Amino acid sequence: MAEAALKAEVEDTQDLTDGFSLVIDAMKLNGLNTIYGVPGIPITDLGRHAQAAGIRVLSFRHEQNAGYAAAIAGFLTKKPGVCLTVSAPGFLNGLTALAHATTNCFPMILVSGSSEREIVDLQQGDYEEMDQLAIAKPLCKAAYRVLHAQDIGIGFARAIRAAVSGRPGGVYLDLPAKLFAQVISADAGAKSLVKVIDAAPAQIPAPAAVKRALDVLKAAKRPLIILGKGAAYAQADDAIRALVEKSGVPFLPMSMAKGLLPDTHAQCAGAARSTVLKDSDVVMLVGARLNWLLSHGKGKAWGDAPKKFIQVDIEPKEMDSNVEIAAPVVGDIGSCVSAMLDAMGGSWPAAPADWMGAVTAKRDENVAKMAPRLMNNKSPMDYHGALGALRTIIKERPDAILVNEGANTLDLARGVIDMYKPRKRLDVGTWGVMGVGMGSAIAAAVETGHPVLAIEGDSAFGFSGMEVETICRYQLPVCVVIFNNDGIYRGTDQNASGGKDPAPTVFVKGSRYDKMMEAFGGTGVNATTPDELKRAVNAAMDSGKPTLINAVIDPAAGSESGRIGNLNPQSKLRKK
Ligand SMILES: Cc1ncc(C[n+]2csc(CCOP(=O)(O)OP(=O)(O)O)c2C)c(N)n1
Ligand SMILES: [Mg+2]
Repeated sequence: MAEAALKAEVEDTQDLTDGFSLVIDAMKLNGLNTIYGVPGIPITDLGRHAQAAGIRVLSFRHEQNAGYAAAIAGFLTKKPGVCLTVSAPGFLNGLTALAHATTNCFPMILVSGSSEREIVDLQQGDYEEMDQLAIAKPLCKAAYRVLHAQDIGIGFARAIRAAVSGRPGGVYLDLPAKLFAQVISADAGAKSLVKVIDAAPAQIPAPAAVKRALDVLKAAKRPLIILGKGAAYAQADDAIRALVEKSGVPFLPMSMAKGLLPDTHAQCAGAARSTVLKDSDVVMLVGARLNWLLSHGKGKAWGDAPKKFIQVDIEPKEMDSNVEIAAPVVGDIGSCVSAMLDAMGGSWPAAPADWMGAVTAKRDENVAKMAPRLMNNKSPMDYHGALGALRTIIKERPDAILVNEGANTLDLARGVIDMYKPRKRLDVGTWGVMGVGMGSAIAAAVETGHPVLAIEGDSAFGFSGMEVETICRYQLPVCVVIFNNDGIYRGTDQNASGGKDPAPTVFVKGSRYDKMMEAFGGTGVNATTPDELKRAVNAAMDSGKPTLINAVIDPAAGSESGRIGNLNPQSKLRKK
């Protein structure tokens, strides 16, 4: 091109903007400063330009892991985590995480490039053809498509608001390839951007509902408070602690609410779970749902004594989902808890002493029973020996973030490892899904800057294991400990046919996962005793260097499905 013509074109385009820039501008305007994704047509340049514009772009090895990272970023920050994928297969890979975010009430936006509408709608076989919007819709809270560059601003605004307002969840945003290349005047572009004001407005509970709830709580003889991950998400930590302490009632934290108040708190009933579920007469749920994780609020786990439930939740439809709720309190957790605190006034009666005494006695008895098991120094390790070592590490480093998945590795770690601060425990959530490990670890390190300890079953780790390269590439302070028991639940199953194939639950024996980390320049350690494990984890946490420790666990130590073996269907024709 002649120099004069080139100059004219540059001057011309100075007054223009395009779809790529508007997406980036819309994100930055709304404080969305991180993208978790995988590049490819049509979003490769979007990632490059976003990075150039100061957005942190973390490139993963598989979209599902990027999606899980975005989901947990949403949980940690109360801003939607953004996952960026290519069309059809990339979109589908991200979709599991979007559905997971929605189920867990984490705000997340899955932004996927898509193919040409005209061709997709006529089903003429475009490159990566798929009607992504239609497929996403039933799996998320809201789904939108933007066809014109001047609508990018409003599209992001709608996505952000849908993700974080009310009960948070996953949102799908469909951006067809042609959109990115559309050019409009820079002035019109700037005017089209929307800054979302008060994206998650407070939802104040009705005073009558608050009074009803407190009346029920006050009349209780054996009250219990259950804190769910909604309470952790709310970031109303001081108010929640004040409410629990003022009430004097024992509290039970759900898995990801551990640490909202320390597990070592005098009122914590975590180690007396079955007793408090059975024997309580009034249960106040705060950001916790009566789903399978709480046995739907009925049946054997809840005992025979009649119970009254108080439920604090932002979602009115949650009330009476499984059992009658005597006192629904609908609003955002922060507003509800503050309103209750105010209404309790200065002279709230102490919780009945005989009940507190019974709960404390049971808890102390269970803690004492477990203590010697956590001190054992067996080699190969059993779960308790290995977890005893890791429990001390979290006690000494309460700011570290614990990521946890597996079956036995999950259930036993949840029980053994005390948490001391809010939102430090990230795990498999509502679905008990395997595969969230490395995505969660990466997002936790990126969003908080704190060191991360990921305790992973060897099977669980396999779902996202390739992301150790991502951890090394971005030099993240993540220490992965693999509880290597040669398989799913146990490494000892036999093939009942007598054939050569191993049993379906069994992996290669004596695997060395630590070598995977070494392949990418991280530190790999093989640990066969609790002492070795403790030394290696402490070194990793001190150095902040990506580390993977292969913790050799007795293959016979685990049990079927960890603590939820009862959920396996049992046919009387096939007794084990
Ligand atoms: C996506 C997904 N696929 C499969 C499962 C079924 N599942 C539950 S736990 C588990 C793995 C348990 O083995 P491991 O992680 O090694 O823990 P261990 O009990 O051996 O300590 C699997 C495959 C699941 N929960 N999620
Ligand atoms: Mg295992």
